[in-house]
Amino acid sequence: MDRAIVVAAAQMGPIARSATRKDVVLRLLAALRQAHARGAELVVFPELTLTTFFPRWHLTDPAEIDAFFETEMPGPETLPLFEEARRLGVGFYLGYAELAAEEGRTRRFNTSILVDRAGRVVGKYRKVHLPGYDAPQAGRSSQHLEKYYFEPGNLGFPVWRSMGAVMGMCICNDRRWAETYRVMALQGAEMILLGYNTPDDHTGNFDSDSLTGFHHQLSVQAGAYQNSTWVVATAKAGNEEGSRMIGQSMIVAPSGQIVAMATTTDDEVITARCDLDMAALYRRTIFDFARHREPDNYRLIVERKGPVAPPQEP
Ligand code: CDT
Repeated sequence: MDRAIVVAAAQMGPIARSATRKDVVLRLLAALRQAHARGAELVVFPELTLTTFFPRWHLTDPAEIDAFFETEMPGPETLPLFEEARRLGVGFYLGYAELAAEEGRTRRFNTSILVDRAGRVVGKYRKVHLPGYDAPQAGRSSQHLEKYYFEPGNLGFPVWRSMGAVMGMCICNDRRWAETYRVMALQGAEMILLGYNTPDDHTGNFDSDSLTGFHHQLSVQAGAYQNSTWVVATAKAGNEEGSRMIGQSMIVAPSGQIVAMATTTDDEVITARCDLDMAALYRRTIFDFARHREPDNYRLIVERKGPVAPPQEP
């Protein structure tokens, strides 16, 4: 039996602060139709797809902040995307800012959902690794305030059996952390869906910022290879409100090879036919976890948060 799935990464060019949900959804619909015309059965949209990447600003007006968040999914403005996806029989991943009423209080998460080909939400993930700060940093023209706007995800890294594959999700900065992929691989993930917004000035140091594209590719390729999984990574790209977002959306095989990559920093759909049995090949051989992993030697990974080096030499 053929276990292949044609996936698309639907990269989005810049989304202006003034763009309405309706404007954005029209662009998503165009990408969805293009992906479907090219045979895609699953489309991955970026992190915080529906708005500009607002954590670059320190906003204090609660009404202004709330306007970037969704209180329901689908809501009236996003419903057309769900309806068209169901009509075309295409599943999708969508990242958005989620405002939830939970445990008797308002909570804010950086969230993604997995929607199957019948338009049903089959999975929800809330970003675990929030980069940046919880307060504005002096001397920076552009902030990164995800810790101010969101709390860390409280759902772990679940996986779902959907559309013929075992799928997991993560969001942007999560892709730089080895634990993200490993937790999903230990649940049999064959394909990891990932949306991101990565500006090319995020470290504030020219030497490391000039390597932003390289570090993106390095992280995703290593994650895919070391965990025998496909990764579909989709960017928000281009000059968004003065912030240069790198793009480089890509589809990476369990071999670590890039099989498709965006060549622009605008709205662009890339596709690839992903053989899920390729994940099984690596999982049966070099990365046969059950045979080769030695978890007793890895305890520090869950017991310790930051590094503790040995005392100074006498
Ligand atoms: N959105 C997001 O997580 N972006 C980060 C870059 C900024 S770190 C201050 C990333 O890891 O790509």
